[in-house]
Amino acid sequence: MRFFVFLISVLFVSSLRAEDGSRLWLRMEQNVKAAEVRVERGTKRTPTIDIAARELENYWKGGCRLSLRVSPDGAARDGFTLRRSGDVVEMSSASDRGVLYAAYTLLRMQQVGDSLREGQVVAETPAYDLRILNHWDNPNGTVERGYAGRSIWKWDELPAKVSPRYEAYARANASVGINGAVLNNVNAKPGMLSSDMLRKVAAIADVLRPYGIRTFLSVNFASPKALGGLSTADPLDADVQKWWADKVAEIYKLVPDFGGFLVKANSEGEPGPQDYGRSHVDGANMLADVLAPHGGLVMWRAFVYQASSPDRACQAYEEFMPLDGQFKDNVIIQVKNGPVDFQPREPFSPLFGAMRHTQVMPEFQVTQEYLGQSIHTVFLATMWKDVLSAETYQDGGLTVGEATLRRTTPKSVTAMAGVSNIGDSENWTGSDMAQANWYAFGRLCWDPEVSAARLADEFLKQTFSADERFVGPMRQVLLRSWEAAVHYMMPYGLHHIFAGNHHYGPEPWYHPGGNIRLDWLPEYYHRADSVGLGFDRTKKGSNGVAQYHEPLATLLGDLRTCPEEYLLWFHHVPWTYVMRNGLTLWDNLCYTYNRGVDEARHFAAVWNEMRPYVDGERFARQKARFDRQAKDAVWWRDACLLYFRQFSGMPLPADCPAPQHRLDDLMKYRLNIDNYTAADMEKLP
Ligand code: BDP
Repeated sequence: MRFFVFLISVLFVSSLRAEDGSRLWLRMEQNVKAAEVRVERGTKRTPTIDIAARELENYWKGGCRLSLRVSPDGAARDGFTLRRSGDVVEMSSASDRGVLYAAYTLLRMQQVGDSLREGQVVAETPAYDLRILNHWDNPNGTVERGYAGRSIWKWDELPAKVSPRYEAYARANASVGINGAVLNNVNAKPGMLSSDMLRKVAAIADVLRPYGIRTFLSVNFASPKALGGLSTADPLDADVQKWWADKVAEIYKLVPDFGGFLVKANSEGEPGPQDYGRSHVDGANMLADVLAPHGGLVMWRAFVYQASSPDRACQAYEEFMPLDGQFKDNVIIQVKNGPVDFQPREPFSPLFGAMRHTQVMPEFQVTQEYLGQSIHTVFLATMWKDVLSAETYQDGGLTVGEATLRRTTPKSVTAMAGVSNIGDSENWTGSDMAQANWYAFGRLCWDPEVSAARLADEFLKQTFSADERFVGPMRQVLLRSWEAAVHYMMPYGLHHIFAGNHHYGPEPWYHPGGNIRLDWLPEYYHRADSVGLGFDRTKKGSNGVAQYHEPLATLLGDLRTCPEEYLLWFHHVPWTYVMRNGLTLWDNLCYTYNRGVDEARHFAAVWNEMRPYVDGERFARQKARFDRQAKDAVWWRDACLLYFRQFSGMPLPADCPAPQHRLDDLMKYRLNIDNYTAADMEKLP
């Protein structure tokens, strides 16, 4: 979506006071006279403590003196205690990282207007041990599913030149509690592990370290062959094992606190142990063994689906459940939140809670591949909380959050990953509003209990304005934005009816012909026919429901008890089926798409009223986006309703507005994302 950023900056250079968005939510004014900060005796002045002290000196305006202390009796696991006694605020932790988090917490409280009263104690410990961003950045500077410019990692310049942006990135992450970063794409190039690249990685790791962030890499499973020149990458081959052991030793020499590997194996054409007749266990445990002596982790992804599988949504569970309990302690299975692929709304993956002898971590997508990219405002905290609080019915009713916070062994690490939405654009995320998702991801890893409303408030106040006339209406916009997008894109459990390849607009008809995999076509998912709509995952269909624990399996498998937001995910539903509100499926689809359109228009209208509270530059950039989002909602509505009407044969309800587009025109339309010019945008439906 680089073209949008380009276009919008050309069209809307504002005359009002400019803000480029680069300061994110860290828009504190620097003190003229430094605040009084004391590092207590016995506390070592590490680079991390220095950062904490400097941030407070520069930005703390509370009047109190600040006392920083690291001591063994302080809170463990990155936790901290903030205590105000008289005119002193004591900040303590068992680690310097904890003190740094205390500093950012105190500054956040100041910025959002929460005061620390006399005698008040704030004690926090993060929920997940590892709170990690996954960058899908390639060594050539492109970003897979990135909509905010090119990669922030400037591999060509490194290690000689270290961009100041790396430190700004580390600081932003630390301010929301993020403590890990996978620097490169899960579709990993073998060359990423070359000695040359590793020296560049080390230069980045050096910048991230004082901010409490550990560096990780995605690895290509065939590296011993593709990079090391061996004849195989078979995980049981002694030479292969030695190659990995040597490579890992080389990495730890350069990056002593290296975090470990993220692996996408035997998925979407990537190599893996199955190429040699070995299993995920063989592959993951081999890497785990070479990393273990150094304290490294393996995050092994469960995102697998073969072209031959009758139901893509079932495969991860089928492949991984039999392996439960066989993985080493330092392996974590990284599972996307839903069983398919970051769709606008998916039920949770049935692996959560079910794998009880293996550590499992959720993977969320912060970058909005399937949710309007860097144009639509979709605040994802609501979605992530919906997933984390979903009941798995496993082990007496654990939620997804609880299941992933459970330690399978005393040594296990708990973790949550988010696919980053960061690029080298001035404001980091392309859309200024999308910064909210980076913010909320970090905060939710730290504390999944904090409400989405609270996160929206914190973000809006710090990033834009604390004026309640701004925060009030915009909080509502953010909180409603995810459901709105589901309404105008894929209500009732519809999924993957995107345009092929770029995933921005609707193409429920997409079919390029030729030998394309069926599970890469929308019709595989929506199954529209003269009878109805939706994927039958009941006993009569793929029986995907059986992967859920009872009584959930029965509940989902029965049309009458299946939550309506997942109706078409689990059932092929007749067009005339009468839903709980007494209307047919077809009428409900029509009304819901229209509701989505109304909501998107409402967001644009609310934003228009926000001009007095927002600087000109960001106001204009966001206005163009909200306006486009409202138009895109119409595009989605018309494309889906006109296309599905061919199957339902039913008219739009009389009180539904007439479509603004013709199906023929929409079907002819091709959005060429790679070759975009500003003029093309005018031609968007
Ligand atoms: C899909 C993306 C693809 C990623 C893949 C993954 O379209 O670009 O490589 O997920 O997660 O959502 O591996």
